[in-house]
Amino acid sequence: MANPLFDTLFGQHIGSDAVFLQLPGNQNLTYASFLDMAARYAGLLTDFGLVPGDRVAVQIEKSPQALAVYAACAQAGLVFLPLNTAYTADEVSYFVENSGAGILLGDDTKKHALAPIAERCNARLETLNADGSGSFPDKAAAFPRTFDTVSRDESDLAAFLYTSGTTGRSKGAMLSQGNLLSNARVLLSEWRFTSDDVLLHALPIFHTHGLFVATNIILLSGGQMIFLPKFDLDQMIAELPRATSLMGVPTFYTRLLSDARFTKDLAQHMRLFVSGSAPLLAETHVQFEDRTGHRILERYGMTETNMNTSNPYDGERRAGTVGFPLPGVELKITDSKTGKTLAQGEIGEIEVRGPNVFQGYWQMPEKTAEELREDGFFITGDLGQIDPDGYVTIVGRNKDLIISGGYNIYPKEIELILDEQDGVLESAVIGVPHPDFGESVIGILVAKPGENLDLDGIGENIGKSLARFKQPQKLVVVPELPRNTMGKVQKKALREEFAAILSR
Ligand code: MLC
Ligand code: AMP
Repeated sequence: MANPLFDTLFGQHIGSDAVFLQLPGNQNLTYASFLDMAARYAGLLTDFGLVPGDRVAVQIEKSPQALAVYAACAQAGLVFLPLNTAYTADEVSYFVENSGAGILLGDDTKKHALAPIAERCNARLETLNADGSGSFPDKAAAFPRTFDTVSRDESDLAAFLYTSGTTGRSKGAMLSQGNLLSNARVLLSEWRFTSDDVLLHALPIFHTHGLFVATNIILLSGGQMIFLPKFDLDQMIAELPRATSLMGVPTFYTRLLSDARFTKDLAQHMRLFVSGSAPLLAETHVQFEDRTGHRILERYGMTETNMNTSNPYDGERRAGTVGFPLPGVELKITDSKTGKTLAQGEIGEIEVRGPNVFQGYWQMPEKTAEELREDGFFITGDLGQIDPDGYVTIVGRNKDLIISGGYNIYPKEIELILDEQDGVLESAVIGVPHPDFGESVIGILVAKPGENLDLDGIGENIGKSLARFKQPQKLVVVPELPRNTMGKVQKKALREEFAAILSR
């Protein structure tokens, strides 16, 4: 095959009048129209001088056009690099520079902030707005509706997704065509997607969940998506009766359950609810079944690995577990210190190997070597256990990570910024329970001797460089941080001490 990713996901639909996207306002977009748009974009990107393997960085709102940029990259052999729309210019700057992207696509409202970044990094800047307007689509209109698909193979890179690290520096996870395709194929079959499916899509499309898990499965199946710009409870309630399936983070499910309009009748047409990206409380699972008669199917994945495990479609979906390793994925529980496989039932580090596992971190061979073993096993940083029936449970994390509403937040990144603030001696950032987001960020500060900290000023200042969702919901000052005999900050003790801080 000339270009496995494009041909398999997109190429099979060229010229098809079947509906691909249902958009708010009763507008439908067919596969043919979507792919015409993608071909024009591929023509333009190539005309800009981008060649196979070049990175295309995008920080654009969710729209059919934004998704067409992904398709265009696949068709032109370019590497798609989507960025969270909440990132500040400081954050975007790092990604553009680190990836060496040849082009940065942004929203017109952010053009002013992005222009100096593009200039400094020698990247071209074009705009694409939420409503589909912008310099990029304007220029693309002059290009033909067909494009000669660039030849690629499964080992070629298809996307970079940046994931923050425990050192505070983001790493570009390199995903190949084969990584994406193998996972899409397995999930399609495991979750029984067909062209009759209508997926209610309310996730962002700059992360694995909304971009690859949800979108690639629908493309492969030839089904449709009700494509919402974001999660909006009223819109979800209005659209659910027309959908067959939903994929969401746990916050989606707790929010739906909080609304009395969400009833068994409303979910009558649905065949599948999938949850992932963060732990789903067993209690939510039970409440959901009581309310709708449906058992949520929980699965477990990562940016670096796509999806690793899933509860079964047929058979028991066990609350509090993430199910079994997917076909083709090997999963073992190891001793964090020795790397040796532990006996069944013991708690240890989850390691995975398979065609889903990424190719390494862009230009960071040492980081890659720390997490990706030579034998192909990836050390996830999650702690797990396998029960006698083979169900995997995630019991904790061996990495200092907070997951808020499905977004990963690495404390180190925030601590580095807090430590630089006026009067701050040191800081510790922890996650505490939050009723809506699961976990929320709290910053704990120690002042330099004799200093009085201006917490409002610090909060405002860090907001200039940190995306809103990463900013601590509360800053507190303590005389000193608890440490163990090795001098390491005891975050567990801090989490216990401040567990109820948000309700105080
Ligand atoms: C928004 N806000 C958040 C937040 N999302 N704060 C903390 N955590 C979050 N996740 C803040 C905004 O900055 C804003 O702050 C306020 O909340 C309201 O913003 P909003 O845009 O109206 O929020 P809302 O639409 O309610 O978003 C919540 C959400 C969204 C949960 C629907 O965050 C979401 O769609 N999350 C999904 C993330 C995801 O796709 N993860 C997958 C990663 S892939 P203020 O103060 O300005 O009001 C992965 C691998 C795998 O993990 O296994 O899937
Ligand atoms: P990311 O790096 O954004 O891809 O996030 C991956 C991390 O999300 C994993 O390493 C887990 O810690 C977490 N995660 C994903 N799915 C689940 C799940 N079903 N239950 C618990 N944690 C999950």
